[in-house]
Amino acid sequence: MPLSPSAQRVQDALAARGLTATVLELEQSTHTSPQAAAAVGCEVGQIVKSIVFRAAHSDRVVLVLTSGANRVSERAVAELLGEPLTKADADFVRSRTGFVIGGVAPVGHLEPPITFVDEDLLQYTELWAAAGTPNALFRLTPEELVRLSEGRVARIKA
Ligand code: 5CA
Repeated sequence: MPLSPSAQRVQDALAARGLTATVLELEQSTHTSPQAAAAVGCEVGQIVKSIVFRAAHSDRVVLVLTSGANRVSERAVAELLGEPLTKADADFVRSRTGFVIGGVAPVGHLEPPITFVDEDLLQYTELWAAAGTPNALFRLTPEELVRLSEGRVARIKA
């Protein structure tokens, strides 16, 4: 089966960055972290959640890559950013990242976001991240995630 266009965009972005990771498009939904963990048989903490915010003054897209086990502290992210955040609604996420909620990937965005990586993700040997659709995932290491996303590793959990 060919990948859907959004999943293919992620696969192409991975390849362009020299990653051999393969995007898997599954039958079942991987919309939420527990669903994704169940689908691939890993701990929920190994799922990379992609939380999108909007920088209130600069209007930049802020991408927070956090462990599926954690909740993001909006305040911690705003402090790191040096700017207040507003919530991103579904339309903002889709129009600015090119992905629907539940499928936002760490790479392949329409524009380069400002990215933060939850330090808790670094404790695992492998992670799974969304790959463009709510039923597509790929496996990677924490080191690959940091390199790929060009994110700043920080303590961002609530
Ligand atoms: N595919 C799974 C596992 S990788 C996934 O993408 N999970 S996720 O957690 O990264 O994406 C769902 C996230 O989207 C939620 O944690 C939540 O922060 C956000 N979200 C869900 N509904 C909305 C909404 N209506 N508006 C803005 N953000 C939302």
